[in-house]
Order: sequence, then C-alpha cells, then structure tokens
Amino acid sequence: MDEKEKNIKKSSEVCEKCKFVNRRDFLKVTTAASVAGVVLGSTDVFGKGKAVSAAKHVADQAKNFEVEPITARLIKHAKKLGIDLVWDRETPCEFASEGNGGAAGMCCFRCQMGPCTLGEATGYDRGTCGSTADTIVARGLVRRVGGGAASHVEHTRATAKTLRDVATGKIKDYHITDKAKLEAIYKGLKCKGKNKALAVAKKCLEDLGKDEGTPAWLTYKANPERKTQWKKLGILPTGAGAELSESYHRTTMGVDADMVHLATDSLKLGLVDGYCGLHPASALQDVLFGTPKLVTSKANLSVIDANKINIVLHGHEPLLSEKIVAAAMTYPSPPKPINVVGVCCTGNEVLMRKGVPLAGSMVQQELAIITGAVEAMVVDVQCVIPNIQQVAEHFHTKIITTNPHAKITGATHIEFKPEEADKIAKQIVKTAVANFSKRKKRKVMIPDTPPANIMAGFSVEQIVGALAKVNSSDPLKPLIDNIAGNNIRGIVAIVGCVTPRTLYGYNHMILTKKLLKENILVVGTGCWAHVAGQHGLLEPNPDYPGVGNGLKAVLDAVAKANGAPALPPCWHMGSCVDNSRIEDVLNAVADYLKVGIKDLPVAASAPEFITEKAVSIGVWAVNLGVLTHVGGQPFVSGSKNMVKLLTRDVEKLVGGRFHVETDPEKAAEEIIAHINKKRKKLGLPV
Ligand code: BF8
Repeated sequence: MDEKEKNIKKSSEVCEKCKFVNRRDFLKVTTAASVAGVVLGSTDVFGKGKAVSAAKHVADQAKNFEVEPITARLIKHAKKLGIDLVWDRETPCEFASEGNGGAAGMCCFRCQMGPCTLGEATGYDRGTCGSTADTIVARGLVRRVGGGAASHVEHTRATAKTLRDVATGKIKDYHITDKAKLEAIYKGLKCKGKNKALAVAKKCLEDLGKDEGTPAWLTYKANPERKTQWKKLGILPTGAGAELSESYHRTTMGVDADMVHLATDSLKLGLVDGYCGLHPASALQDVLFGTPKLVTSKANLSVIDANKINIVLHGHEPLLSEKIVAAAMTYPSPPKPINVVGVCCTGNEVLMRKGVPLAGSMVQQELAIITGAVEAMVVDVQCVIPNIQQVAEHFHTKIITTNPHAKITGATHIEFKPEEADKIAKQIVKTAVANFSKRKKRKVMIPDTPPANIMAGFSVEQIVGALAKVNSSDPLKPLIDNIAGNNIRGIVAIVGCVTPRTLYGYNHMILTKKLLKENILVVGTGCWAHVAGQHGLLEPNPDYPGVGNGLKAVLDAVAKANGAPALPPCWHMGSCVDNSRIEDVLNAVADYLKVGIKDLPVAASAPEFITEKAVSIGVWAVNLGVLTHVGGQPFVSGSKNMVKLLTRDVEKLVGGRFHVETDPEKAAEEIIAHINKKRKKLGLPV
C-alpha cells in the first residue's frame, strides 16, 4: 500500500468512527477519488464508509464531467514520477470538520491561554476567556477579510509608488501609456497640480495612509446611493493602513467581543479592499501599461512549447512581468525562440495587455513544471504555492522569486526594483536562457492536445467601444434594451479561484454553462478565466455552442457591428483586481436605469474560492448590493448567528447577501431565481 492509499484508508477509518462526516477527510477522499477517477477512469476505488459514499455521490454527480485532457494527462504523469501535487497533500488539522473546530471557524489562537477549540470536537461552548463561537468566528472573518484587503492594498502601493517615481523622473524604465485614463482619474479624484501623474499617485498613497476622511477612490467610484447607505451604517472606511491596523487591534485578545460589531468591521474592510485595493491597482496599471483592448491568444498548459525556451510568469503584480515580456522579445540571438506564458493573475495581466498565452490557473502551477520544459518560473506575490520549489527540484526549472516581501526557501531570488526594471528583466531572461542547456529532453512531457483559442481584453472602455459600434450616440442602449427585452436575462460575474477539492474546474464549468444556456451574460476574472478558456468559453466561435438564443443573437450582432465573426460567449475582464471593472459596468447600468445595483438582475459567484482575497472581494460585492454565491462556507459555520447574518440579515443592511452552495447546479438555479425576482421587481418580462 503506498503512502497515498494509506492516507485515504486512514481518512475512511476516521470518518467511520465519527458520528458526522469529517469534512476535511471527506474532501481528501473526494479529491483523491476525483484524481483517481481521472487517472484510473474509475471513482469507486476506496471501499466503504460514510466519507466514501459521500465522495461517490459527488463523483456520481460529476460523472459526465470531463476534466480537460491536458490537465488530466499531466496529473497522471506526476503520479508516474512520484511527485505529489496540490490535489494529493494532507490537510493536517484534526479539528477541521464541518460544524466543528477549524473549518467552522471555532479554533482561536488569539492568546496563550489557548488555543481554544469550541464545538463538538471538544464539547466546549466558550474559550478560556469566555469567548463564544459567535465572537471567535467573527474575529476570524475580520482577519481573513483584512488579509485579502491587505493583499490588494499592497498591490496598489507598489503600483502607485512606481507611478509617483515615474512622474518625478526618478524611475526612467516606465512611462505613462494611457494619458486619457490618467486624465479621467485626475478629474475623478479631484486632484490638483500640473504634474497629473504625480497628483494621482499621491492621492492613491494618501488613501492608504490617512486616518481621517473617506478614501478618494470610494468617493470617485461608488454609486451615491451606496455611499449614503454605507455612511448610515457607519462602515465608510478611512485610510487602508488605519483600518487594517484597527481590525488587528479589535480582534486581538480582550477587545471587541460583539459579533455584529465585528461583522460591521468586515463590511468596512470589504470597502477598503474595493477602493484602496482593487480600483486603484487596476486603474494605475492601465495608466502605466495601457487599458486592455480585445486580444486573441491561447490557453492551457500545452502553450508551453518543447521547441522553445519557456518562461512562466506567475503571481499578481505585472510591474516586472511587463518588462520580462519586452526583454524576451528583444533578447539577442537566443539558442531557441523564447516563449513567455502566464499563470494565475500575473498571467491574466499580461494576457489582457500583451496577448501572452495563459498556461494555467493557480492549481496548475505545479503541472507547468511537470512538463519538464520550463526554464524559469518567475513569481512575484500571492497564490504562489511553496511546493513549486519541491517540484522544480525534480527538473532543471529555476524558481525565481522577485518581490522583496516574498522568498521561497531554495529558490533563486532576483529582487525587483522598479528603478532598475529593464536591467532586472534582462537578467531574469538571461538566467532562463542559460538554464535551457540543462533541460533533459527525456523529462519533457507536454500533452499534444493543442491549447484552446481565446479572446480577452474586455475592459469597460473596450466593452463601451464595441457597443458604440452598434449605437454610437448611446452605447449602453443596446445592452439595456436587450436586458429589458429579455434577450439577456441578466449579468453574472463569475470570479475567483479554482479549488483542488473537486474535479478540476467542475464547479466553474457547470455553473457557467448553465447560466449561458439561460441567456445570462457571464463576465469574469481570475482563475475562472483560465478554466473558462480551457473549456472553449472564451473562444469567439460563431456557432456559440451551448449559448441561449437571445444571448447568442446579441453577441452575434455586436460582433458583426465590429466586423468580427464572433465574440466569445463569456467576457474575460482580467485579473482579480480587475473586478473593479465589473463595478464600473454595474454602476453604468444602474445609472442608466436610475436604480441601485441591488435592484439589477445581476449576481456574483466565486464557486471555487479558496483565498482570503476572494473572501474580501466577496464582502465588497455584498456591500455593493449583489447576491454573492460562494461554493463553500468561509470558516464561519460554527456560528449560526453569523451564518444568518451573512446569508440573510445583511441583505436588509446593504442589499446584497452571501449564498453558500457547493452544488453548482443548485447554485445556478438560485442565481437564476434571484435574477428573475429582480426582473419582476423592475417590471421586466421573465
Ligand atoms: O487573485 S483567482 S487563486 S490567482 S486569488 Fe489566486 Fe484565486 Fe486565482 Fe488571482 Ni484571485
């Protein structure tokens, strides 16, 4: 019996002893069953027990779902090589079962009297200090939303500091690319001063540093009705740093112990994420690198080319990646052509602006290395799993960390400094080129299934531009008319991560396809876009397979007006910080109809979320008034009161709410019902 089989057997035994299904173990078995299903063509290989039957239920439900063959083959290849992947590894927490302990948010590490775990696992309903499940769960949520918001705030900080130094001339390697966007932001933020880039950059940095007053980006971007409501609720944030610091203070031992009071801090941090993170990060990148326009490319791991020197860009911040793309294109006489491809949201960034092919989503990062043909994986920050270094050690691949905040033991660190961006980018490309000679041909295994064709680049400006070709004097009218006429039933943003806890891409694809069939326009970002691309949903196919007739007619008409044979059924709007673009679309539609976002036939979904960033983006979306589906509970199920607050009561406060549903079919039904309800309220046909 090998190690994996032993683990699976252990999991099954644990579950049989429990009076409930141990969620973590259940997931391990499910995942293992899924992977085995892919590899062995069978899903019922693990004997009996509650967890196994639960796994079988999921596997049965997914029996018609095919993991796309490139990923399936590389998973199988990794197994053959004895290399474990994110799908395989244990989650070592014994109090991690549903309704209990960690997964339910009831493990508290806030002081050394603990750690305390409440609930069925221990029988305790209070921690040593007397904290209840409500308090512990709420504090945990505040810290998770804070973690997500901080990630995007640091993204903004890096971008704004670069823009500032470009504006003063200290940095010479970057330039202002989109002057019109800079002008619009300058006006929107009510900046002053002749050096517009400097004024904008300073305003963004002020938003991060201030501890009085509302962030300028919130004032600029948020709908007036929303601002009034947030003010009434007392959740208008001030500067990001002050809010994040306050949240840490409130959640430390012996401070805030009121669930509702803590929950309002989560809402506030969601706004910090939206207006000190997502919006400024995305917009300043447009200023520096250009606002995306429609672009065609390819998606999936087979963009890695055995006949080329392959550099994989991975992480989230495109400051360095943009330069690596340029350095690769101008590299003098490499022994083979250089092929730059992207993973995660850095991949999305360089796809949107440069057409760089997408190699894969977060869970595929290890598989990119398994191809044996990657000379360098260059990583910056976020969603970079440390195990890539372990995988790389089986091959010649160099993992190159670049951000001063993020190193990985064993990896090569070439620190990025924006003032030396060109030089550092060249050095990294040179390192990759030199590493090519160490590639072992016998270790190369790139599946021969070709990557999918994709079209991306759906910025707001590009969407409006495309609609303007249908109606130049009133570009939004065609969209609104088609929503009113029910050709487009509604708009759903599907965003966020890909989970290793089910068949690869299962939730994303079932949900997306069901919505398209029901004439719902699907826009999206993040790792969803990788999966959608790999399944052909970003391909401009004039047959529009699986798309409802109404939506198909609209897509076709807009394509024809733009002289294109087709548009993709789903619109790829970028990386996770580009969720800000989606708010701009929602605000434009709401303004046009003179209603609030909460009244629109729209919804959001993160059916496979895993990161804190996805949680904070979700809270921001709920604040906007959007029904936000999540494909699992964000470690809050230990508090019934908190669950009720997040899934019901919060709607009375901000108009949006969370909807938790692991089954993507059921999630689609709930979303469609919600959209129909909103349509009826607006007096639109259903
Ligand atoms: O910021 S979708 S796994 S890559 S967190 Fe990470 Fe999730 Fe992917 Fe992009 Ni977003």
